Parts: sequence; C-alpha cells; structure tokens
Amino acid sequence: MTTRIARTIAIAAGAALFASGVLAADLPPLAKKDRYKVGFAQMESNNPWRIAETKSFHDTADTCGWDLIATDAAGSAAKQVADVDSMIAQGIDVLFLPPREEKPLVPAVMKARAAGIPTFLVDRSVDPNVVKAGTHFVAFLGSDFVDQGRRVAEWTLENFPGDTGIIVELEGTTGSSPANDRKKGFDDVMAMHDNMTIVASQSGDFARDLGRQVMETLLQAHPEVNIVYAHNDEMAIGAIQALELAGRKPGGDVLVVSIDGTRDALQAIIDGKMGVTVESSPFFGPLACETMMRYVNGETIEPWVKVEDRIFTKANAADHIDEAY
Ligand code: GYE
Repeated sequence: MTTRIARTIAIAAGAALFASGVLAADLPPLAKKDRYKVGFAQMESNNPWRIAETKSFHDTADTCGWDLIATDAAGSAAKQVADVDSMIAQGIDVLFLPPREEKPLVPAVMKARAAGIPTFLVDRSVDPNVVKAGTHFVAFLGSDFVDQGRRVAEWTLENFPGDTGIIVELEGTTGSSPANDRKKGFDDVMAMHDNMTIVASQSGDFARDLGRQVMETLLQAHPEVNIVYAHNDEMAIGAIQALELAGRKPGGDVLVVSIDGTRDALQAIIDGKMGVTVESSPFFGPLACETMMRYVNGETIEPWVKVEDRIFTKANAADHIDEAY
C-alpha cells in the first residue's frame, strides 16, 4: 500500500516536472572550449555510404577541435547502445549518433540526456513519439526521406517507358527511419496511379548482398517485374546483379531507381543500367561542426537541420562521379 502511494506520488511529480517544462527548457549546455571530446557512434561499416560518413567526421575533427572517439556497432543496435554507454563513461562533451533503428536506440538518447551530454542525431532519427528534439536531444541533422521516396516515384512516373508498372521494392533496415519514410513517400504517390502496382516489398537491410539475394527470390515469384525501387544504391546494385544473372536487362526491360548517389550508382546510370538516384549525402562532418558551434554560441537550434538533396540522372551523373564515394 505504502509502496503504491509512494509510486503514485513519484509519477505525479514526474508528470508535473514535464508539464512545467523544466526538462524541456533544460537541454544540457555545452561550454566554449579549445578541444571537445566528441563521440561518434557509427552503426555499421559495411557499405561505402557509412565509410564516407565516418571519414567525414574524422576529416572534420581537426578543424573543429574534436578529440574524436568513433565506434562501429557492426550492424547491432544493442552494440550501438553499449558503445554510447562506454562513451558516456569516458566523459564525452557531445554525442553524434546515427541511430540504426528508431526504437532500440531510444535508451541511448535517454542515457546521454540523463548524463547531461548534448546529443545530435545524424542521418537517421529515433521514434518521434518517445524522444523529442529540443528536450531529449538537440536536433536531427538529415534529409527528408519521405520527400526522397516521393521524388523517386515522380521521376519514375515521368520516365517509365511502359504502360503498366509491376514494381518490386527493396526496403532498408526494418524499423529504421529512412526505410519507414522512403517507403511512405514512394508508396503514397504510386497508390494514386492505377497503372502502377507494387507486387512485393521486402527488406534487404540496406546491404548490397542481401539486396541481391532478396531480388533473386522475388524475381522467381514475380518474373513480370519491370520496375525495381531500392531504398538505397547498394541494394540497387545488388538487384542489378540479380537481374543480369537471371538474363534480364536493367535499364532495358527493367527500370532500376534508388537513393543515395554512390560512385557505383552514378556509374550504373552512366552505363544505362539505372535510371535515377536521389541524393542522400553522407558528408555530415562539416554540418555537425557548424551546428555544434551554433549550439556552443547559445543559439536555439531548429529541431530538424534539413539537408537539401540533389537528383542524379543520365543528364548529370558524369559531372558528379568524381566527387562521389
Ligand atoms: O541511405 C543508406 C545508409 O541513414 C540516410 O543509411 C542513411 C541511409 C543511407 O545505410 O545507404
């Protein structure tokens, strides 16, 4: 009985704290210093996008005064949470976190918040119903994934040469914000067009080899496919391999469309095997530095520091391949 009353009082006090805005107003401060101990908890390093992003943080470290601690969770959300734990224990001043999945990384954000460490989410976000920018973390730095999916769909509608589209969709990591949002953006546009049908939609975990394997299986179930939408370029390249192995002609009898802007994707566009890739840049180092310094200088940071994305097609792929990764 006593315990229950005590718990009720504690919950009421917690609610009052939230309601009064005490927590919301109190993002952890970041004092001006010569050097900052900075954590960058990378989720995996199995593709060129992740490698380019990690390199971008290393390349920025010197100019931004960062003593960088970079970890690699090797594709495990649990390890990514543990990596953040260990960074907190090492006394980082600030955390840059690309959360592999929306829900499992919530505890990492909460722990950093409780330890008084300002956190910036980079390139992916967490469940917006549970943790909030301006309260639990400072801001999300990244692209509009719904818009990316929408732009791929619109380009496809304009450029698909046939009358009836039979679409296979290769989804990114299940439960990740770009997979959820890129699916929504694309599917919502296609749902408005009776001549376009998504016959299968399955995860390839944003990975080339899994993308190839999933495409091989889906091709057997749906040999009539004539459009492949992959949530990233690595899976698109995997799909192209699967299509070619099956005797199909990517860029001929199958239109392949995707997102990122990797070197291999731009080359596939130049070679006529891929139609479009909407940019999703991995070069977050400079933006991370700039946003952190604005925060140090006492500026209120907008909850979403939005990255604008270009679009790469046959018209401009050759102009950009040298800057690709
Ligand atoms: O598109 C993909 C990577 O979170 C925006 O993750 C990022 C995505 C990117 O593995 O290639």
